[in-house]
Formats: sequence, structure tokens, C-alpha cells
Amino acid sequence: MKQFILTLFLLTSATALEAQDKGGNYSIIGADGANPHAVANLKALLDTTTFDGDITVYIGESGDRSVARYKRRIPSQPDGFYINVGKGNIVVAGNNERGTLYGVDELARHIAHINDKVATELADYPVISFRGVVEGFYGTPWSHEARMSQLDFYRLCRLNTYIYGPKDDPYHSSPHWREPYPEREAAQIGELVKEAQRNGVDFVWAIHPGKDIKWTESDLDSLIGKFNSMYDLGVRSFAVFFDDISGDGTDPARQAELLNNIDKRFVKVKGDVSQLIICPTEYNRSWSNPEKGYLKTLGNRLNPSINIMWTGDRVVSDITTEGLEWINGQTGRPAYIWWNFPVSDYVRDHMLMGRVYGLTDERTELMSGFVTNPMEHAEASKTAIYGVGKYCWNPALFDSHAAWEESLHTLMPREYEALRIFAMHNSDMGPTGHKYRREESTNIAGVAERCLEKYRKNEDCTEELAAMREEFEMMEAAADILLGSKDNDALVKELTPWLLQFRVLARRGRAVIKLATLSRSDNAEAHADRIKLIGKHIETLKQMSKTIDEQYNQNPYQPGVKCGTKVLQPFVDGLLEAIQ
Ligand code: LOG
Repeated sequence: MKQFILTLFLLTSATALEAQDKGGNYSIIGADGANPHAVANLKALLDTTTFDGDITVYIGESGDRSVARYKRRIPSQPDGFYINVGKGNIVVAGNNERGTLYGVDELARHIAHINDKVATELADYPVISFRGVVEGFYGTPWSHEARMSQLDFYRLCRLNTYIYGPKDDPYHSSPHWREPYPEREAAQIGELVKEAQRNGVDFVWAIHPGKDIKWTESDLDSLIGKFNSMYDLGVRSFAVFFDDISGDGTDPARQAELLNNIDKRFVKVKGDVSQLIICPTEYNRSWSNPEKGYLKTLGNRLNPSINIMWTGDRVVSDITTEGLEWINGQTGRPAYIWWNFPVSDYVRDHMLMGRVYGLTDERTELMSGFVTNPMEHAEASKTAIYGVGKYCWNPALFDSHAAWEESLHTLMPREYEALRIFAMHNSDMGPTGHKYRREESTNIAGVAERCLEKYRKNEDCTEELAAMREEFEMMEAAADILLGSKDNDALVKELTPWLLQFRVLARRGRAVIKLATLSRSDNAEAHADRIKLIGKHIETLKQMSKTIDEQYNQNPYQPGVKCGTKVLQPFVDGLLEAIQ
């Protein structure tokens, strides 16, 4: 909310008049009072637009004089906005600064109609308050460049939260959580914070002190000292994670006391801290022990303004209304969801590029926030991140399939078809201790099953084999196209080992189908030489696959590169077995 005096001044003298190459001029009312990033984006947009006649743009946040006339049309929800694009007039009004930013982005999608006779008017707002990403996985933390690119992407997805908490950053967790960052890392965090602000994103810095924290005044001072050093870098949102620890650090009364102390001695003193979050030790239902009362204790003691994270009924799970009701009953506040998808730190040999689904669209007010924990592959994670953005904005209208398609278009506008084929067959994580599964190869799963069944029974399956061959051909083409593509270098780099493996799978699939056809043909004997050669080819491809698996992505946990494990690999292996 702006000062009255400031807006008055702006209305009388701060009207910007800019010349256009051709057509009319534009003037902006409210430029000095509105979100400066939104104003900068607005100017850039107007500078590249041609108007039939002169045009006046009114921009500002709810309460500003510049948009006072539209007060009742601005949504009352945080981050909401109202825009009106009419002949000679544009209005962009946010409920808050972020709303104005989103409003300008929305305007960019409609500005082409500025010279039409019909006015465009719309108001929109998000259903879930805090929406975004928690970089909370084990493994190589994202690079600085990857993070910069993420923040930009979050604005596109209207995500407002990025929680920094990579498990393998020693200054986030033990052993160095008490110490300030070295100069270089500190400078990079400062840069990220600025980029986050530019994009309307709360940069939440998380600390993970529970492995060796002592419940002493000295460690409380260390923690607040570290938060202060982060505050000096520009950070205005904070979290304390107590996940995946054992021992003294797990005491809920102590954890609550610590957070309340941070609230009192740090958050309240600063006055401009926007989020304070805790990730509890019992962060999912299957790990909670209601008899011992960990969650109840935490909920009862923790200041109500502090949000509590929750991964659902299990570590990796769908988010259900019943599950939300249960946890909120324990902690006495709406859950701040930490969704462990598409994180792949427990299946590092898989690439998870499937659609976002399994999230409730009922009683979404039971959630205060929703953040996704991504893969260490930042660019490839954008498929799911995009979906989460759409879900959070309006769960009731969320179209999971459409969001997935759009995300792929956004990632690779030129090679969308090829990327779609790859993503279609790389989404399930296979059987793991978390028992979470995703659909995969849905376009062909039925055919693959029928094909195998018929082949095994010696029934005619010419049609099915042809359809499978077609799929493998498309896959090989997709792999080649993507490997040679300049459409998204960062993504191609991340995917390369999987694309190589995907190409070998496609070739092997074709070869096995060829073998299956020849060995069942009427005069198989006449084909003996070809059968022998194809057999050798299949063996060679298997060896090539093994080499890729042993050469790339050699982490100590799930080393290697797996593709199409739910439908296609079992199909190829199954068919080969049925031939022999
Ligand atoms: C960790 C997280 C990890 C994820 C998936 C939470 C709250 N903590 O089991 O760092 O990325 O599961 O492996 C976790 O989810 N522990």
C-alpha cells in the first residue's frame, strides 16, 4: 500500500510519455508507486507494441490512487490482479505488488487486441497462497545458472516461493550450518535473491541443524547469527528443517521453542520477514507416531503464524483431502505441502518427466502452501514444476494432461513432438521402498500387453507388432532429433545419457520385433542368415545399453541410466524370451 502523498505527486507530475516509432504514444499513470519490476516490464512491453492512437495505462496496487476507480474489481486475494485492455486505455491493478507483476504478464498475452473495438477485462487470483519449489533433495545441488533460470521460470508459472535447502550444501546442514557462507557462495545467494525479487518470488533460505544441534543458548545464537548473515544478503524468508535426523534434535518441544525464539528475536524484530516455516521430523503420516504425540506437541506449542511442512501419507505420496484433514487435526493449522515429486534422489538412474496428478482438488483451503521437491536435473524438472504451478493457481480447474503438454511446449518449442515421445516413456520410478508409482507409456501399454500375450499363445499379432515397431521408430527419431537439437541446451545436456539409452532401447525394440516376425514366418529356415545377424545385433545393443549404464551417471546410490522401465523394457525382454 502506497503513501497517499506519493501517489498524489505521481498523478500530477510523474506521467511518463514515450514516443512510438509509428502510431500513437503511451503514457503511464502510477509508474512511481507501483511495483517497479512490473513497471519496467510494462514499459518494455509497450515499447514493442504499436498503437492506433494515444493510450493511457493505469498501473498500481490495491489502495493506490492510480487504480482507485477499479478498487472493487481487484481480487481481495494476495497475488490477484485485474486487467482491462480497451481502446485508448489499459488498466493493470494488483492486489499486491506480485499481483501487478502477474497482471503485466497477463497483459502481454492480450496486448495484441489493444487496437480492437472490444475490451478485454479479467480478474484472477491463486487458490494456494504459497506456491513453488523446495530444492530439498540429496545429491548434487543445482548450479547457480540453473537456479537463475528457475526463478525466471517461476514467474511464468506464477509460483511465488523458492525454498533453498539442498541436503548436500554443508552450509545449509551439518557440519557448517553455524557459519556464514564463503564469499563466492554468499555473493551468488545475493544475486539469486535479487533475481527472485525481480520475479515476484520469496527466496526462502532453509537451515538443517538437527543432526548436531545442542539445545543451548549458544546454538540459538549461532542459528540467529546465521539467519542475520542471510538477511544481510537480502533474504527475507526462512525455514528450519528437522527431517531425516535422529537423537536430541528430534524433540518437538525444543524444536517449537527454537522456532518461537526465532520468531520473537529475529522475525518480529526485523519486521519484514515474509515466511517462517518448519519441516518437522515426523513429516509424513506413515512415519508419525500419534501415541507419542510429536505432532500434537509441535502444533500446540508452535506460534500459529509458523507453517509446518508435510509430505502426505508417506514420504512420496498423493495429496488427499482425508490426509490433509488428518495432519491439520494434529498441528492445528493448514499444512504446507512438501510434495516429493519429481525428486529422484532415491531412484537416481531414472528421469521423471511425467505429468502432475494425484493431488486433491477438494477443500484446498486445508493447505497453506504447496512446494514440489524436484530432481537434481533442474531443467528436466520444469515439466512437473509447470504442472504444480497450474495446480496451485486453481486446483479445481487443473487439467493435468494439458499442463503436461504445455510444459513440454515451453521447454522445447521447436522439438516439442520429440520431447513428448521421450517424456511419455520416462515417468515411472519403478518399484522402490516408497511404493510410489507413476503411469508410463500409456499411449502403447495396452498394445504392448496384447502383443506379448498373443505372441506367447502363437496367435496372430501382426497388427500389434506393426504398432510397436512404429513406436520404436518414432522413439529412435525422437532421440536423434533431441540429441542434435539446439532448442534447449541445458535440457539436452541433462537428458543426454537417457537419450542415448532411449535410442538403444528403440533400436533393440525394432530388432526384437524383426526377429519375432522372421522366426514365426512360414519359411524361417530361408531366413536363417538374417535371423543370425539380427540375433547378433540384439546382443550388441544389449551390450551398448550396459556400457551406457556403466559409463554415465555413476553416483554411489543408483548408478546408471534406465529408460522405459514400466512398459517398453519389459515388452522387449518379454518378446525376446517368447521367441527363444
Ligand atoms: C527428504 C528429502 C528427500 C526426499 C526424497 C523430506 C522432508 N526429506 O526421506 O530431502 O529428497 O525424502 O528422497 C526425504 O522429504 N527423506
